[in-house]
Amino acid sequence: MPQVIIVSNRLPVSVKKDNGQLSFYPSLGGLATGLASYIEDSKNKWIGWPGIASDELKANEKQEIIEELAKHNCSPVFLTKSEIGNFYNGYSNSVLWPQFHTLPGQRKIKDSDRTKWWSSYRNVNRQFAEATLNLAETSDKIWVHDYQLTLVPELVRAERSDLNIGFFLHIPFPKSKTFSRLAEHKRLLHGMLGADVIGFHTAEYVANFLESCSAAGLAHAESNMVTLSDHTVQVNNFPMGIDYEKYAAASKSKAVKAAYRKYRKRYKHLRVIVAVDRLDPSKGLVERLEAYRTFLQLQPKMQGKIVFSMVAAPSRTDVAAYRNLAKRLQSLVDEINTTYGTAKWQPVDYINVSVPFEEVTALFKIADVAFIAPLRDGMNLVAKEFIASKRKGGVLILSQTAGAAEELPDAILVNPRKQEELVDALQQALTMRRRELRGRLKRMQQQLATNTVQEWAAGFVETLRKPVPGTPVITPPLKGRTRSQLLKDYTAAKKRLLFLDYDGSLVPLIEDYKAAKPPKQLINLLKTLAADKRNEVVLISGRDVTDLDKWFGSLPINLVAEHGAALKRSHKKSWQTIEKVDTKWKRTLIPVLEKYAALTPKARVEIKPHSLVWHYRGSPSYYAQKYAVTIKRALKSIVKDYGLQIVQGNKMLEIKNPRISKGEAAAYWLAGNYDFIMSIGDDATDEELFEALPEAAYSIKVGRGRTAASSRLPSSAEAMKLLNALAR
Ligand code: GDG
Repeated sequence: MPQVIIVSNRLPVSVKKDNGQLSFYPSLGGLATGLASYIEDSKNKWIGWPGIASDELKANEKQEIIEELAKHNCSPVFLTKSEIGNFYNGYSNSVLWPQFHTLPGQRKIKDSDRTKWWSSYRNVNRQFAEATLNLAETSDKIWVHDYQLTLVPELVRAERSDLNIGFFLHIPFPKSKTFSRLAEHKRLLHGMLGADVIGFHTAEYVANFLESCSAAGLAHAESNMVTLSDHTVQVNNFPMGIDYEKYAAASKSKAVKAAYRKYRKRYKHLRVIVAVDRLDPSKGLVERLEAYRTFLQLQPKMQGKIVFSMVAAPSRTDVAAYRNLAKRLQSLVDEINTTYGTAKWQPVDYINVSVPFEEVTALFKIADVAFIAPLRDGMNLVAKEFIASKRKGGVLILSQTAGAAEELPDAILVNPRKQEELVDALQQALTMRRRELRGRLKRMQQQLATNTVQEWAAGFVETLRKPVPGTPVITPPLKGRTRSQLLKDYTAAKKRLLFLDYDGSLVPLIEDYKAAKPPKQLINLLKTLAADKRNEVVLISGRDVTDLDKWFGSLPINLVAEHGAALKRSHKKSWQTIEKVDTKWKRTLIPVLEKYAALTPKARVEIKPHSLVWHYRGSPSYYAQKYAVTIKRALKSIVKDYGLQIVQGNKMLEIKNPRISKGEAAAYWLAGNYDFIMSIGDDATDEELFEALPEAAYSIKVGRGRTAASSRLPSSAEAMKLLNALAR
């Protein structure tokens, strides 16, 4: 069972196709780098887009991608060319990115484009939410990332409130005034507020977000908490760190040593200023080059003695603003190199390709100064990677508008929009005394070595595990004093009512649903419990009448089938139907479900008198996810017409009459006079029963997840132990 499902636009592995041949390579960017170490644990899963348009892929290629990604615990959401254009390049990168970074007006966007982009953004967010729902098991932790997927938390919560949802924004959250200029700002806030925990890199972004919530009149927001009508959201800063050891130890690797020699030769006798960025308008690349140009002009002595090694890795090349920036940078570099360069010396070494990790690290090692001056940056991991890569010396120039500045006061902090400050900083960095720069470096290294990316991820997930104050409190485990009290009350009681769910509660869930036959010990246990005259045992299950009759029909216990659609009293032969069977809707729906079951390996349709279930436990997640989504969509209007309900459970979709529930069925017994009531259950259908019980009843949830039960047992084995203790 996956523990944490990471959901982000890009997967840590990307796919490309050259000459009809697929190849897989690690994705670039802060998030992929940051969480790579986390996903190595196979119990976690990562959902995302593999970086290639689905229209370019044949069915067998998609299959190859699915299989290759599965090796990395990844599951793809395939996007078409038009979705990439509208959702990704359009709304995400041409509307949200510049607005969140408070960048000056980009080109004017046509209203018709904007409408199209927003609609695609919503649609793709829905696809990600559905992929998540289809992969999520009871009580999983869902961790959604970044501005491309702000609507996912709300969409997931609407279907599954048992899941713990976290959202982390990797980019800055702007001031409320800037944010409210987005026409859709309320929708975006609603989307994010579907989470239980929202994380940002810095306290400033947290404050901006809370202010926006209050300003939009959406929720009551104060001291890191947003209170909504149905849940409370914890909002906090979780500054992201780096894999410190990886950078600190890199110099020992042969590949880094080789790259180091290569650059040492290339930059012989020169002092080196380095910058490594994605080629992005938020990174202040033009401003940095202009400042460097002024520096060369003001410090003629430095000419011929220095090089600015600028790595600008191509990024979002389909967006016009990025293409224009690339042109501008190239011409600025050419201008500087022709104005100041000589036959033997080139002032800027412009590396306009993505370079391998070893080369990046070698550049960090060689550099005297890292010149990191983004206009605005959520965090900026490069600054941290530079510090971690250094041994003895190295000066960091860093924008005060990068999130990382909060943790690195020993950098030379600059306002990236003020050219004089940038120029002065270069001068200060290149002339800093050895003692001073070593002291600064050491302090920064100490800070970064303690707050690593591993700590960051663990810290966020830990917060996600804890219930938010104000929402239902932790359900205590049934042990110690509570357990003794239960046994005592049971012994003392004269009339007892026991509601027992079967699958997942008395026996573990297994892949083959039909084969989950009750073990002998369970049958004997039920017999013993039922033999006690004081006990009324009700086996209350989602199974159909046939299964229950076959397995438990001969026992003197009450049976409730199909989550409450039919019941059979102990000692009675016939079943009593609570809701009349309506076969009309089933005739319409069965062929649809069967069609998709045939397309999905290991999926099958279960036809129950009162409901239909599409089981996909054991199906490859890609197919399960794809067709579960399609089914929900295809059935939407029929389900509405017949007044039915689609319930998304653990690897199954059930279509049923909403009037049928375990809570309703339990009412048949609850009217009686009992002095001990106990109910054991494990999933969403049991929650309706827990809620229907009187205050004094013992309700026991088996397994993890949010619950209305009064206590919890970790497994069906423990539930069996408890019942055995009662039987004794
Ligand atoms: C977003 C936020 C936030 C870059 N070029 C090459 C290369 N890189 C690596 C760096 C670093 C990562 O990519 C870039 O991370 P940043 O944090 O600097 O920036 P964004 O990509 O904009 O990331 C940012 C981050 O998310 C995490 O939350 O810090 O504020 O904008 O690891 O080393 N790596 C290689 N070749 C390159 O050419 N190998």
